[in-house]
Amino acid sequence: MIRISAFKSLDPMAQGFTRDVSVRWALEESELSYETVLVSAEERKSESYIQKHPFSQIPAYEDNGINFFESGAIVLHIAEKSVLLLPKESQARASVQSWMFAAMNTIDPVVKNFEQVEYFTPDEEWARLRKAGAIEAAQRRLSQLANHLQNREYLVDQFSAADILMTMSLRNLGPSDLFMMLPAIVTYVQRCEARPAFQKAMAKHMASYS
Ligand SMILES: N[C@@H](CCC(=O)N[C@@H](CS)C(=O)NCC(=O)O)C(=O)O
Repeated sequence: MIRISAFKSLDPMAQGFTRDVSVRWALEESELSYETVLVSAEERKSESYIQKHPFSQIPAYEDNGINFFESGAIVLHIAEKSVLLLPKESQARASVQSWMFAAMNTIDPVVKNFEQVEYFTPDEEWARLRKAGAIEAAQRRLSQLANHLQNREYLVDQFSAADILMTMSLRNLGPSDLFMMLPAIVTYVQRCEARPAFQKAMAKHMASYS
């Protein structure tokens, strides 16, 4: 049985945006059943949880006694179970893997920096000083991504694990001007979010907090 960890309680602002959703989405796309283990802040600090996740974070993942942490590694592991999320053909597979890392290592850092100055600590002096630079860096990378997505439905020919990681990062841009000014990215995120597997993943995630 596959088990994933998720927060026992979660601030309404963060609901729908935590990384267990990426894992749930990959599992739903692959039609794999799983159990969710809801963990409190205290439980995350316990020795037994730290053995599963050295940083006490969400999500931890267990598949028949094999443990993973880091949502990117988990999504890759799920993708390797079928051709649905990771094609077998060499170039397509290489492209999906490259885009998976691009989502987490090239796009997500600029999204995170933007989120920090725009949403989390907008009134801090340092954030006001950092804001223009953070927006410029995000704009540069997101424009390059928008160019790639022009006339494409997904990052690679078919929907893949890379689209899960990329969409989960891009959703954090929220209703910002930065996001709205790049229609190729807006329609891409909407297309990915419209997938039944995303809807199911989100419904299961939200059910924990209703
Ligand atoms: N790089 C990690 C990040 C995991 C992460 O940031 N988890 C957040 C929830 S989405 C968390 O557990 N935050 C609480 C904490 O860091 O203590 C991944 O992709 O799995």
